Amino acid sequence: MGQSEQEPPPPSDPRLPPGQRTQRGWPALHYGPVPRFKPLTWDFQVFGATASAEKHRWDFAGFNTLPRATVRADFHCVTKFSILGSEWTGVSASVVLERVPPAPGVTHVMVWAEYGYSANLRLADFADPATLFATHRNGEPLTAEHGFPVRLVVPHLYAWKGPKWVRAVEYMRADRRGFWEERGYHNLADPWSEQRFSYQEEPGDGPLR
Ligand SMILES: Nc1nc2c(c(=O)[nH]1)N[C@H]1C(S)=C(S)[C@@H](COP(=O)(O)O)O[C@H]1N2
Ligand SMILES: [Mo]
Repeated sequence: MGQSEQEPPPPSDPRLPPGQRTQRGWPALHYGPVPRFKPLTWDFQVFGATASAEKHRWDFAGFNTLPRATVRADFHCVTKFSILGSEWTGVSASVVLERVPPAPGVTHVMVWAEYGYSANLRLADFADPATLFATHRNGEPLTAEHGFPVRLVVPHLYAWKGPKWVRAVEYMRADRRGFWEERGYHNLADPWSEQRFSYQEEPGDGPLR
């Protein structure tokens, strides 16, 4: 058989952004130790520029009464692995925005996790209907290493924009870099345009550093 009669390579999965490959299983990736969940002191705060100018706080029982949603989504780590087609269940970011409205002029949010991990998002990315504070993946509660009791999932951005062990959302009237965004990752993190590193930023993509 000549070269030309060989099977063509399989087309790559259209769900894979450029430079990504699929990964079986689910590796856990984070900076620092896995925090221990303390149900009595755990809370989920919304602070900063709220419409009421008050900080809002749900305890664990209160957070668990919020309406829930399920989203099927892919997960893209900037280190080039992707996990396709997970089913995430939890509380939509839009529910948080509805229950604790931001003040006029809020343009960005910072999502805060245990130990000071943070990720900044444009308000529109946070308000995306698929952005979810996930408590479950594929019907199972998150394990400690994957963010129990709650992590953010922002399916249309690289996964570092989704803090595990979330504790707070800060409403902001200006953009500010989060944990990895201060350490050389791209402020916007769109995997489809491979916004991996801050040196790729165009004017206007992020605050001056
Ligand atoms: N709190 C916290 N959340 C985090 C991180 C972290 O270091 N700390 N790493 C992020 C990165 S870079 C990725 S790829 C995903 C990995 O999620 P996983 O461990 O559930 O696969 O978590 C994100 N959320
Ligand atoms: Mo990552």
